[in-house]
Amino acid sequence: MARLIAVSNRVSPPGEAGVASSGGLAMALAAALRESAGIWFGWSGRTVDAYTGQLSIDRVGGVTVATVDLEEQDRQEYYNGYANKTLWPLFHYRMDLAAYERSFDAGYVRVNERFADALQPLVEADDVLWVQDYHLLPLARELRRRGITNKIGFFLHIPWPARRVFTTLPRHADLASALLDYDLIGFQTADDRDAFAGYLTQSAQGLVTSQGHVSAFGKQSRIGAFPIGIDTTDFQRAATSPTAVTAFRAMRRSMAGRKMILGVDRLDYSKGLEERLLAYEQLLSDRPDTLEKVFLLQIATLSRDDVDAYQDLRARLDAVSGRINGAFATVEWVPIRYVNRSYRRDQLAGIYRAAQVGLVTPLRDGMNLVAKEYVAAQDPDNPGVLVLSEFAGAAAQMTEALIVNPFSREDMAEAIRRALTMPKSERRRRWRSLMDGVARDSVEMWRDRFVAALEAVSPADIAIQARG
Ligand code: ADQ
Repeated sequence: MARLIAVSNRVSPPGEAGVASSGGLAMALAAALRESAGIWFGWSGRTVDAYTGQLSIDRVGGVTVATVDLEEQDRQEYYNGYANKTLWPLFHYRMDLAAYERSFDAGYVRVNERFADALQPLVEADDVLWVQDYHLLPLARELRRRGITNKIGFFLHIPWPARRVFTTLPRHADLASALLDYDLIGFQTADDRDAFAGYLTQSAQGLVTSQGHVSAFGKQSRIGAFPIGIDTTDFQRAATSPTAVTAFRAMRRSMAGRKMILGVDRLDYSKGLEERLLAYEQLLSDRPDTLEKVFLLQIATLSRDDVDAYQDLRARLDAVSGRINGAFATVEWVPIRYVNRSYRRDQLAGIYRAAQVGLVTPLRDGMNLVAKEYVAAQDPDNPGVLVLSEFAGAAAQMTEALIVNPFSREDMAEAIRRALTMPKSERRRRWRSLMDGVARDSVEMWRDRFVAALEAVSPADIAIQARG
């Protein structure tokens, strides 16, 4: 296997302590790199007064990492700006929140150029490069301009939007064209892949074959669906570790015989948190028998707190959870426990295991690893029930969950009620099928499938097949 260079905006391989706070992408990438003796390149997360391009090389958690510092202007225009105020909302179908500013555009291109300049000296002849996510859509173009001819793959962790949504982006063709400088473009689901293919054929006079060969903008590439998974064995082990058992017992004690409905998310408008609270309120109103018998624990870790839309959401969630608690609470019972802190992975696994219902109801989500973690953490003899949004990428694989439309309060309230009352035999049957999928489609499988597909790409092959 060729040496792998992974590239992502932030480089945060979980060290021993860091495991606890790592997000989906960090966990997945670290697992992918651990065995490959590769390098992980990206932004250090630090800013300096004037950009130098100086590389820092370290070893963290068994992975060699190479990072560069950026300027404060880069953070504002590239990271908070184009990535998180333009692309993130747009790709999650929130055109109302997407900001288009020229300075964001310029900052995004500038940082991708800086990344290419800093990365270039690290690249050796046979290396295979694997670039992650929406911060770096044009990185291959910049590397090609600098003479890099290595195989370069790209994986998009978030959804690819429908054509009519994507085309609201000013200069969308330039961005899509830059993607075709990758040899392989990976998406979470067949839907995302097909949305990109639809854009190429309907808006860019491109050609797409049933084998995933694409040609457009005078270039050829390959597309595919590579659903990401979790480090399943490791997570199952975490769920029965002493820390998890302690967290599980403490949780069960505090539940005092009540059933727990659990949500665990970054505090992000794509996760459908407000809609979830309102659906839970609907359940309490429609089903008085649930009063004092259940509660919702919503863990919502603060995220991108310097972007206005996130501050607005946080204020709304504070208000809605406070209002529902005010309306329904008794001296002995609080219907919503709303928590903004983050937990160690093993603690989280214990909390997942204590919950009778896992509520994963994003309005849009590339995959959603919480759904998979919840399943992996369950007790096989007495598992909880996963309630999953049809708009999470995970829904395409996790068909034995109770699939809901997160835009319908009635639908969600009904699914929660069904989950709370589901007989054990049905819970076990559904869980078994979900668990088989989570075990099979692990993060190792994701890495192996992507890297194998990337290594199998041959430029001549692409050119011939795209014409056919
Ligand atoms: P995210 O949007 O971050 O990831 P997700 O897939 O749910 O979403 O991953 C979240 C991760 O953070 C999980 O591993 C979870 O355990 C952890 N986490 C969340 N809240 C936590 C808390 N309070 N304490 C500790 N840990 C917490 C993006 C895309 C997703 C895609 C992933 C991976 O938006 O759609 O699934 O990348 O590709």
